[in-house]
Amino acid sequence: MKKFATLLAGTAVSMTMVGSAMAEKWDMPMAYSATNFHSENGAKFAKCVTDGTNKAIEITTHPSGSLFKGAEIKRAVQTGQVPIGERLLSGHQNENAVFGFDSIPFLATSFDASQKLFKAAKPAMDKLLASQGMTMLYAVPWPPQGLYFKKEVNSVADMKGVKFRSYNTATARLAELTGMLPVQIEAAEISQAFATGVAESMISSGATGYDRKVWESLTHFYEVDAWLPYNYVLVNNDAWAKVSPENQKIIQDCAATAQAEGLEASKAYTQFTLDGLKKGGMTVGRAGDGLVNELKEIGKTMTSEWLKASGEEGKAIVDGFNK
Ligand code: PCA
Repeated sequence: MKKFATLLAGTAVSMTMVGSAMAEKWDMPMAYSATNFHSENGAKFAKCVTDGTNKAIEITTHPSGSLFKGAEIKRAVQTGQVPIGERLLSGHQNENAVFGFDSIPFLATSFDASQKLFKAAKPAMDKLLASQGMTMLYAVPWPPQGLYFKKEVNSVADMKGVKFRSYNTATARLAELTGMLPVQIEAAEISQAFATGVAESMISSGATGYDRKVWESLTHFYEVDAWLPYNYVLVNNDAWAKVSPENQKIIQDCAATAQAEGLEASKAYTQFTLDGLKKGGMTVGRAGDGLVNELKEIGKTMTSEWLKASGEEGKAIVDGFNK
């Protein structure tokens, strides 16, 4: 009897050990506010993985740049400081122009076109990320990008000298080409930047203006649908290799769901947040033809600059998109 009890106790111990050796806790940094649709979608994805793997992989999201700021997230995943994270990859186009394929003004201006562009760019993105030891699990576009100001703007001349919040190289270049003064600021910090006058305009989605309640400082949102940049959820390849094939499959299925639901949420959030900006007191509407035509000219300049910087790979993306 005593022998049997010892045997039982031994079994219980080794089972717990197996259980704890298999249970992985994954912290997932995210840059945008908890109530933003990307963050809410990420939280659903985390729950899907945690439940689906029976807590073998338990993902906890950390929105609002609380664990790592947006600009630090890619490096944190790449160096294995965290196994997984979400990032606006165009923020790294200064490192490699290919990352900026989704921020070329007026190349893909609708959800359908941006999905087509994303598909054309996916192989190049996968290759680039693999060379950095990471894999893309899913990607979700932001709503179309429009211009925010604290005055009426009808032409590029009206933008001269305005302090402009940028979020990547393309937005900073847009500022230069329109005579504005770019300053790069994370979305999590823009309310403060607008309130203190560090910045007085930006290009972004209705979603980000709504999330950050920019009507407290800004007055006009001009819909120009310049592009739709993507947020990506990236996993570190060493962390990924430790996941069992069954759990990899579960994570991939959760990612596919998150990609599809995130796209729908982005579409739904577009009008909802434009209405929200109006309710906040902002003037919201399409930019005038004169302004749009001037911006399109700037878009042509930026397209050729991007094609030069991204070389063969960039050309293949644009050709694939135009096919
Ligand atoms: N919001 C993010 C990126 C694009 C967008 O719509 C931001 O402004 O930081």
